Amino acid sequence: AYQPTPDDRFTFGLWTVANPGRDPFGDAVRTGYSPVEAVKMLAEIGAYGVSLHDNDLVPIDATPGERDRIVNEFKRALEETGMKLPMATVNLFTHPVFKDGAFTSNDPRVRAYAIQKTTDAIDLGVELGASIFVLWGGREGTEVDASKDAVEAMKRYRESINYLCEYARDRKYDIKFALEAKPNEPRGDIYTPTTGAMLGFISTLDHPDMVGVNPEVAHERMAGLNFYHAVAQALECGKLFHIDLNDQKPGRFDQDLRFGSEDVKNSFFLVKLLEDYNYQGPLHFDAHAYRTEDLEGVREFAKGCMRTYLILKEKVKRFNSDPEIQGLLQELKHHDAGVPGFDFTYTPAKHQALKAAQFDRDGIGKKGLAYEKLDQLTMEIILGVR
Ligand code: GCO
Ligand code: MN
Ligand code: MN
Ligand code: MN
Repeated sequence: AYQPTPDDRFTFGLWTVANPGRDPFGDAVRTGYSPVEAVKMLAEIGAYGVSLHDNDLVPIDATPGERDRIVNEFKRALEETGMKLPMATVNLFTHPVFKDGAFTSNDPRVRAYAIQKTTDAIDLGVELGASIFVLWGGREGTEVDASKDAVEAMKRYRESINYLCEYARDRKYDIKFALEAKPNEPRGDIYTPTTGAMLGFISTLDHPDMVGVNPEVAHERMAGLNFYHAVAQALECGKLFHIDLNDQKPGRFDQDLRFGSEDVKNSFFLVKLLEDYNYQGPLHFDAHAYRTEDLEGVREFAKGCMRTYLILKEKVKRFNSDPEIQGLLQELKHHDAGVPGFDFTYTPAKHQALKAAQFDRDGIGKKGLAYEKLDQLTMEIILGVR
């Protein structure tokens, strides 16, 4: 049981299992999986596919000939294993040219180079079969607000995303963009820091239908927010194009922990949301194995991410078919039996009905809602005794 298969649509960033465990205080502790090794290992343990940044596969200084050789070798690995590549992205953060931002840089040469690099990365993604292109603005922010007009930065950001949409349309690419928010790190502050902020920004674009979000557990939780709520809002407005699954203690540096290893309860409600509302995109892990691990440990980490998702999925089924829990939920519905002649849409006549309605304010206010019991039953499902 809990053995993943490609039908489960689990994917991993190449950068996750390639991670050598370097951190700001310490050197690499392992040689991570190379792109071809990663594809083979992940196929063996039941993943559906992988995703990549341009430079996870093709070094930034590769010649066109080297690029083609590397891409062809990688394509062969995908074909041999049957692994898919539903998402691609671009690295706009490692090279020093991006030290003060990419699309929002003050320097028009940097902004133009960022667009050039991104359109090349889109070509690469499409060549490998991607239909989602993620944009994470890791360096789009500041430490020194005197240096950059934040209003101007938003305009530059919009101009760039509009350009990319036009490019994809012109090329007739079947690709959509997913914007990933993060509040800080590597910048002191990053623009459009939450999924909600991204949703607001998207509505100002020329082709908002082509652009959605890629929320990440760790990033909302760094900001102290409820990830389940953030994803629900995106899903409800049809903007959940992709998702980065991992885990995180609130208010810390970006930990990118193994999925479900930290906040089991919030992970449970996240899985419930994705399953109950039939999210059909990739279940993508953007997480890292602990720095204590060797390659075998990285493989265990990847298996753990998928296994925990499947365990929580089974818990969701239990929750949804638990008679006592469902009974409590039914009773809650019964409470809002409604108001005669009123249905929450405005017409003058319905508003007359609302005006005439009598509300038992005190009675409603006094009645307990049994949430203690509901939550305890939920916990007992999660804890495995129910
Ligand atoms: C991070 C981000 C990245 C992005 C990746 C894809 O905090 O480092 O989560 O891992 O997801 O760059 O755009
Ligand atoms: Mn992260
Ligand atoms: Mn990260
Ligand atoms: Mn991410």
